[in-house]
Amino acid sequence: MKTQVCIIGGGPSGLMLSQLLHLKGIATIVLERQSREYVLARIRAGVLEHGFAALMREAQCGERMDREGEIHEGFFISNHGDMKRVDLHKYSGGSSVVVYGQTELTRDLYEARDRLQGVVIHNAEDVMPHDLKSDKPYVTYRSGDEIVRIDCDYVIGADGFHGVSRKSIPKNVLKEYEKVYPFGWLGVLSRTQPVSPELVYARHERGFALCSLRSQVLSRYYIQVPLSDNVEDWSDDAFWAELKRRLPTEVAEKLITGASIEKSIAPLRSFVAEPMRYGNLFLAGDAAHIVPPTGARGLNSAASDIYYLYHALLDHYQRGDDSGLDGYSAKALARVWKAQRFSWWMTTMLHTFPDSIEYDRKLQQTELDYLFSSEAAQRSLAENYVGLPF
Ligand code: FAS
Ligand code: PHB
Repeated sequence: MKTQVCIIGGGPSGLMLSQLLHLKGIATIVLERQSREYVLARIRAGVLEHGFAALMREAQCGERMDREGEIHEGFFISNHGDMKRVDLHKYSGGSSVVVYGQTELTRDLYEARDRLQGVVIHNAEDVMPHDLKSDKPYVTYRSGDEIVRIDCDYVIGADGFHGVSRKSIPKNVLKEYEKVYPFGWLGVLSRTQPVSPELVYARHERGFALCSLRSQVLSRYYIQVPLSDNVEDWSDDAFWAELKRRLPTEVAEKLITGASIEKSIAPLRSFVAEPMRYGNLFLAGDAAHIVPPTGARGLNSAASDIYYLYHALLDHYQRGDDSGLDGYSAKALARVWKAQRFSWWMTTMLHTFPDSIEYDRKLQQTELDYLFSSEAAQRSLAENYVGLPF
């Protein structure tokens, strides 16, 4: 098989790039290790920056997002029950975010690939990139007993944190930066009306909590839990009771509980791999970077990688200009690290750290006092949350 751009990973990063390039006549093949059903069963991000939403529209996948997604112009921060609103619209100069689940946007991307007869190969096993430093790289994968070879011009590593692409970069070339947080998030999805029309990020001495949503009939809630916890340790009743303890009384009283239709614990880490290019391999999304979800930057950081790669590949194929490809890693990392900073700041400010000292907790309180006493601080938060420019 031969194509122009071989994309490893059929998550949002790989599908978005494949769709955007296809619309410009650039041939791609996406290799996905799992089935489509498996990919669509994962419950992940919920908040889209306006830049991500714009990319969905450019990829001709934004119609359902614009119909079913919710525009949010602010969110709340509760600090031991004292709740204040962050006015994103006012402090970002009129911008907002779209609340629309990653599961749904991934479904929209798959359906768009189907409409264009895009090539997405599922259950591709033992995917392996080869000859990345040559001008004739190729990728192999196993289908049953058969080894299939795909010759291409470029390989895109959009295969997430546990993928094969980053590991294909020699250890003496790759530099990894990692910070592991001493807690995780226990998340619950329930077919209940959301407790609040806008998200509520709650700081509490018992631990962080977040009230989010997917629609007016589908709620998403999280509580910070110790890394030693297992999801089996948490009954639905225990989850709801703990969530209520961490929310302001006026919110907890309104909480509509129900059976969890998904319940899982995600560890929190900050991670960046540099460089994001090795020969004709380009890393994008979680393959190259991970953030704690507190700042809702995970999926949104993937968006700017895809935006940069899309334009760089267009410039290459349409104008023979490789400056975008040559500058990709530095440009993508510049924005990735700003998302890392914001995610670290939100996480550090709002979570309860088991080994914190009194001075740390006073600083957390001061961060919140300063935030709500300074328009400059709220402008800084807002510009990061709605999305820094690509
Ligand atoms: P993905 O991991 O989504 O996709 C990579 C794809 O590559 C997967 O489908 C995988 O099956 C495939 N793959 C892996 N190895 C392969 C191989 N060797 N060969 C072929 N295919 C391979 N972000 C937020 O903004 N908010 C959140 O609340 C949030 N919650 C999260 C919870 C969890 C448990 C996780 C893991 C992530 C969460 N994220 C969240 C971040 C998440 O949304 C990612 O940023 C987003 O999925 C990134 O998309 P991709 O880069 O496409 O990577
Ligand atoms: C979610 O709805 O899953 C979500 C929203 C905002 C975050 C993290 C997760 O910061």
